[in-house]
Amino acid sequence: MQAAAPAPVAQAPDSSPVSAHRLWTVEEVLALYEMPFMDLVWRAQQVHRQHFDANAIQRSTLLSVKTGGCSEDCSYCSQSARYDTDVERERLMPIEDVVAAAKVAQEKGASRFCMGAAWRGPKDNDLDKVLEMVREVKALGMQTCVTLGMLKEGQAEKLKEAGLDYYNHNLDTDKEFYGQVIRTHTHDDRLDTLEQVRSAGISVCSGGIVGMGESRRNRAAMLVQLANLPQPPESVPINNLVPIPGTPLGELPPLDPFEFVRTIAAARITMPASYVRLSAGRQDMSDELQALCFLAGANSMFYGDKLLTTGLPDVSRDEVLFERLGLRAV
Ligand code: SAM
Ligand code: DTB
Ligand code: SF4
Repeated sequence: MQAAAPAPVAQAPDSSPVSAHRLWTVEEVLALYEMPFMDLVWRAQQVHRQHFDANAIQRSTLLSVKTGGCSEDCSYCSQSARYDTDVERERLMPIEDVVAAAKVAQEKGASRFCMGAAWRGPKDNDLDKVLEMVREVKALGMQTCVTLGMLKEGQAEKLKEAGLDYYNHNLDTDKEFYGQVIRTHTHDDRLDTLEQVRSAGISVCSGGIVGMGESRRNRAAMLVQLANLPQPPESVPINNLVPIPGTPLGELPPLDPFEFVRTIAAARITMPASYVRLSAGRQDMSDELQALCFLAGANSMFYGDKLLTTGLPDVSRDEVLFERLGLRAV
């Protein structure tokens, strides 16, 4: 029998072996998805335990610091000005209110505070206010994250100087399917922002959404696009579509929950050292389904009163779930 060819690895520009990582093909990731469910979860759990404490979960709290009225046409989003949803347009929040919310999140046990804005990207004068928010939240001793849309030259460096730890910008879906969801900016625009974040020395948080009518191949391809980045994201949010009435995707039927768990497992296996975040859609999941996601390698979640405009399970329900499963927050 012929020995299998060694898996290709990505090399840093200086060919430093430290940052070399395995590259994946769509066929290989599809093969993961097609494994018997128990085998897939078992493999994901083994990979998980090689890199992480399997009983520890990182918790981030989100705050929408600028809600609604967004110029973009993302078909899933409650905040696009193009769709008639229940979300009202608001101005950028005052800095004191943001800091007060961060203190509450810290008291409730979140280690990271993530501030989101419904922008195509930040204007320079808005960015200045966000920089102040980052400085003040960082001064509380929390990790900081922002998600502000696409960045222009120089903006990532300013965020880094202000003390930003993570920038969230999702690929959202496979390059092939992307045009069916978003037309006002491209998949390549998103990759460009991720590159700017990475070169400024900020940790990358990037994942996607499933349940938007994409195929399993599209889901596998999205994971390949994330895993094969020159350096995989440190944090990979996997969102289950929250259907928002009034948006083009507002009436879609839910994805099979086992397909969601398979996506978590495939993310864990393809990005072994990344935090895989159980993100949007958690409010509608049973405790048992969430436990299955943790078993499949999810080790991070959003925690608090709400996501950006939609709900989360109550903090008290999450605390009980952690207690019942013997999970620890990190
Ligand atoms: N405007 C910025 C941007 O688009 O990058 C930041 C905020 S945006 C709301 C952040 C991410 O939330 C989106 O990229 C998408 O992955 C996720 N998201 C938004 N609405 C969602 C929904 N209804 N269901 C699931 N995920 C959603
Ligand atoms: C991410 O991947 N999911 C979060 C965060 N990054 C910014 C946002 C989910 C939003 C869900 C819909 C809403 O609450 O508006
Ligand atoms: Fe705007 Fe972000 Fe919503 Fe797209 S996902 S419409 S860019 S807020």
